[in-house]
Amino acid sequence: MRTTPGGVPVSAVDPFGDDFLADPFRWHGDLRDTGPVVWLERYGVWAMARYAEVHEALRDWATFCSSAGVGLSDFRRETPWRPPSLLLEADPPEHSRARTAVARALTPRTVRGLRDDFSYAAIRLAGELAGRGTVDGVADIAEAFPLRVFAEAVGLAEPGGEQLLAYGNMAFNAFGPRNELTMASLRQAAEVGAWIAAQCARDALTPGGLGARIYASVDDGAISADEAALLVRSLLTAGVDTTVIGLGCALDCLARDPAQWQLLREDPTRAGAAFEESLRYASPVQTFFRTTTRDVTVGGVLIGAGEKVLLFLAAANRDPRRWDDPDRFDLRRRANGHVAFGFGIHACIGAAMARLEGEVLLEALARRVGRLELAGEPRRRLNNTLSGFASLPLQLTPAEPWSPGVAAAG
Ligand code: OVM
Repeated sequence: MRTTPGGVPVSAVDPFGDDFLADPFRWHGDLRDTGPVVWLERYGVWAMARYAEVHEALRDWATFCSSAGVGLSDFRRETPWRPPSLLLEADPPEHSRARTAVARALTPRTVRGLRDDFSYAAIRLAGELAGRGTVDGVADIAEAFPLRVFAEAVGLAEPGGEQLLAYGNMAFNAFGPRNELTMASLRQAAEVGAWIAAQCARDALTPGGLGARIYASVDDGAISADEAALLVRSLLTAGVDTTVIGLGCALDCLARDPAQWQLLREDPTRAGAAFEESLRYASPVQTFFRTTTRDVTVGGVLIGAGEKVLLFLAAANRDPRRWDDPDRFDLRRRANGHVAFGFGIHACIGAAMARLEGEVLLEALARRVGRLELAGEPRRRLNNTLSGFASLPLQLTPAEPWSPGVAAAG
């Protein structure tokens, strides 16, 4: 094994290269086994791929900070492609203020209040598709469902599906290097960015939506109107493409494994567990960086201050040191503890809403669809941060109308 002069294992892999992104899980075992901390010579950054170290770095936000950006780019030395997120790309105390404003808008009660609308949209979509035979699991389900419910929940004046998807794609590519993926998606930055910015204005958001609820924190002086606009931008950045990728991955897991689909069909209330396990298994957000604020020793390796550290959430979620039979998708497993939503002060603030989408969609499909099968080769979508599918040909066989699953739906 090659090492740095300091004795740290070195890897030559490019985690943002097409070979890696086309099949990321193939590479994770080597990264984990190389050591608790690995030097990625291609980029001159550190990497952690084992659960224990990833978890510890996420927990220790004071040492592994976010304000220098959570991508490869170091905001202390390079100009970010857009004004930094007040939430994702910030540390306490600034982060805490932003987080509080969003948490007040996105309470457990708010999310519970979305359930009936989301559930109804899922049942309707499942009903439309169940009898259609062949569908694209990405365009017809994984994109269609979040786009139907998200714009309304946030209070956008227009659906804007194309722009929301394009913006997510560029934001998540931009956490990686300025490779061809990033450059290609940023070609739309001016146009799509302007559309996104326009939706973030107070008067563009309908009353009662999540966007308007963020602006409520302006009225009591907790944040400024400019800050509110940036926090609405966070919802639009992080809230669509992630769930699209996640739902596509969940469908892929279930379509590949008839026994798992059968388990879900037998008891559609397992939908939440199935979605959770698909998050562990697939990790829609594969990686995030942190930047060290001081010299720190991890696994016997001294990492200097001001260095970038790449955290492989996806590799942690399949680390055999933490999980039994980690490469097996099993909805009966206790998947909690996975870091697909991160961990600690930056843990996904929209997780409850994402889980709601996954649960109601998979439950509705389980009640309506008897057999869910691949109808062709899935095509992976390459993105520097997100891992999932560009298309997922599915064959849907409607459930027998008298089957127990449908009867239970009422
Ligand atoms: C944000 C943001 C953007 C991308 C991802 C994310 C996964 C947050 O703008 O705050 O969390």
